[in-house]
Amino acid sequence: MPGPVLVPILGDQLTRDLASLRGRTKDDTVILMMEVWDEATYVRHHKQKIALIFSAMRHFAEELRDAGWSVDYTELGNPDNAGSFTGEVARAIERHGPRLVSVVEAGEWRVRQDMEQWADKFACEIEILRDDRFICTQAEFDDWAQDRKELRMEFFYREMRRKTGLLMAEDGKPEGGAWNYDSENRKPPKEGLAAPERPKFEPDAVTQEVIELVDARFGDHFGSLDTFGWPVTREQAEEAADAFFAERIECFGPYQDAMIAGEDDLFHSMLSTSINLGLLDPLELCRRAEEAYREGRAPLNSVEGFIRQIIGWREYVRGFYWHQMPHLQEANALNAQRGLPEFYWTGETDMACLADCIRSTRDNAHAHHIQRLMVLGNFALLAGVNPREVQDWYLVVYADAYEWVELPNVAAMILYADGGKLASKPYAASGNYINKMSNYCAGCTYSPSKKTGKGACPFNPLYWHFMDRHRARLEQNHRIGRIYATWDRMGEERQRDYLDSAEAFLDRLEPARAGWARNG
Ligand code: FAD
Ligand code: DLZ
Ligand code: SF4
Repeated sequence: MPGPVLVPILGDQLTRDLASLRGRTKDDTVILMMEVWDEATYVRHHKQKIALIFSAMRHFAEELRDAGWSVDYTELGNPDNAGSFTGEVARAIERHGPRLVSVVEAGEWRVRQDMEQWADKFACEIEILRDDRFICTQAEFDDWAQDRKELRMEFFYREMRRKTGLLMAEDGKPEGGAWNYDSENRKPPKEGLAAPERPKFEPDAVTQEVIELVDARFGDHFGSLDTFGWPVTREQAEEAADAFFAERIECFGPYQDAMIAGEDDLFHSMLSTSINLGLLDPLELCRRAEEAYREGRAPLNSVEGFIRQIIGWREYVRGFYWHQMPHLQEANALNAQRGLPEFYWTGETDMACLADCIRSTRDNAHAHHIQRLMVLGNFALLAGVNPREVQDWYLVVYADAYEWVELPNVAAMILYADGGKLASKPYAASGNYINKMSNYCAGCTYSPSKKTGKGACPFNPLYWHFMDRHRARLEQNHRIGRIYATWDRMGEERQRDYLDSAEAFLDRLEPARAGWARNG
């Protein structure tokens, strides 16, 4: 009797329509799901991130069993647990004697490298399938990127619009006449702006058990477990999506870049954790957004902005990751060597914007895009923090963080460590930008209008310090180069003031102690 087909499903592949399950019969298939130490500890993930993934995995296994599938599930506490995907697949091969192991390619380089060894290690046939939950295949991306000196999301996005037909008018032109409505999407937060609360999901018995496990085994990792409210099932994720489309999408666009102290979600969808786990289908979400526009329930600028984040940025960074790996991990075009400041972990800083973003990160394992980019990322860029340390921090602290999406955003988008392959210029900004787009500065000990010396917003001298030390590279950049005329007009004394202020500030920064991000 030939053995069954063994289908390993990884923690971010929680999709019923996964390529490896398609066309399988239930009496001939064993699904393998594995909680393993290697994954739980390759960085010291935020406690909520581990709890979310384990709870979602356990719920998904239950859902599959209820639907009649045979699921072999190894819990972390199992004394025979081999600790790694490869070790657990080996044990499962012994148990089930499969004729074929059919698996969907891993999202991360690290895991895919291991997976590619399986054919040599194991005596049965191994099939690694393409992850078709993404809209753009890697071959398509590589084809598109080939021979381009610069890769730009905007052009890639247009291809994805054409490919999916999303927001396309009948004449092949973009809906409304423009591809991008970002100019309508930069509203600062007005007084009293507040968003409807998003649904939070009370931990059920399964989640509660996982929270206790995480507390016991990973209690010294960064972050709080008290506020856990993430969707852990497809049903809950759909409820979260329903609430977004009913209550928040209308204002999503205009206030996409706004920040308000203590308002952690604003009008963002808060769906990235569910999309990345596989609980929600990104294309289906885009179709729902389009429907909201066509039925007059949401404006074009909001809907186009949402769709661009998903079929534009999300697909683009994924294609870029595989296009640039493995060297993207080591990229450091600006030769940034400073250690990550300790306050990224403790939140203890008198810079109100950073303190609030780090608090939200600790409490929710989430911060919204502009906080990640223009506050936390901008500071790391201007201060010249080493990309490896910044990468580790982002990978640890966000519940939606997997290397394929985290690394391009960190190394290339915020740190310009790839030398400008992904983005046309560094996202460097002074305190003025944060003051315009948030209410943080009103509650800060520093003043954004003070440029140097005591009480000056540190982003101001840091901005000019950054521009000055990278002049040779950035002066040639057509999007940012003109700023040097302003710098030159300041004269030597003013310039010295800026540089001295920045250096005094940088000298006071306390580097993080070892052990926050990685064990040993
Ligand atoms: P919304 O604002 O509602 O956006 C809708 C969706 O668009 C998101 O759910 C997400 O799927 C997608 N999206 C938006 N921007 C991006 C982007 N730049 N890259 C990829 N997808 C995007 N997103 C992650 O999913 N995982 C990460 O590890 C991650 N790390 C980031 C690190 C940095 C430095 C920056 C600047 C951004 C990062 N992002 C990451 C992108 C973005 O910040 C999050 O996807 C977003 O904040 C999630 O919240 P949301 O679901 O409310 O997003
Ligand atoms: C992030 C993560 C964690 C913390 N733990 C597990 C796990 O125990 N089992 C599992 O299947 N997946 C886990 N994940 C998600 C994986 O890291 C993710 O599926 C791969 O790295 C993607 O390549
Ligand atoms: Fe942040 Fe500067 Fe504003 Fe303080 S003054 S909140 S440090 S931007």
